[in-house]
Amino acid sequence: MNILILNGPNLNLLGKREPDIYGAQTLQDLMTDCSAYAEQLNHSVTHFQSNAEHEIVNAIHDAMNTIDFIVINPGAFTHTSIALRDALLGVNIPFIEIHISNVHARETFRQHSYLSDIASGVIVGCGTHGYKLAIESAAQQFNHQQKNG
Ligand code: CA2
Repeated sequence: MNILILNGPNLNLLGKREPDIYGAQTLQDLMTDCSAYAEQLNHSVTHFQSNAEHEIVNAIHDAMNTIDFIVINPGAFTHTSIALRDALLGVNIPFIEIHISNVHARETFRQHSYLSDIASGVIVGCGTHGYKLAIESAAQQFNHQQKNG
């Protein structure tokens, strides 16, 4: 299965600022680890990060026909973007929403997501390890779908 990991605005700063909230690992190192983990499960990962909403929308559109599962940390677009919701609904690719921090223990504006109700899973507050949990769950959901239709 081909998994696309999408990271939204400011996640390029991972490992460089606010390590107490977002951890010490850089995005590049995290994505390298994710690729290695997916390979262990016989799946493959491509990834894309952007600070621009329309670039993430385009990446979702480009995933049509080639990507089986999306893992997305939409960053702050989680709480604002009907465009991302519409793109994910439009391509009809199953996706898992992931947040490094526990958004429910933070400001109230972080407690609403435009994506959670249409996601096949949501992982919150498990640190950067959450990306591996998301890959594991994507693999499990994909295998179940293949077996049971
Ligand atoms: O917890 C998460 O993963 C978030 O999606 C991160 C977003 C935030 O707006 C969401 O509410 C929750 C912010 C990403 C900022 O990433 C940084 C990483 C390192 C240093 C500074 C920012």
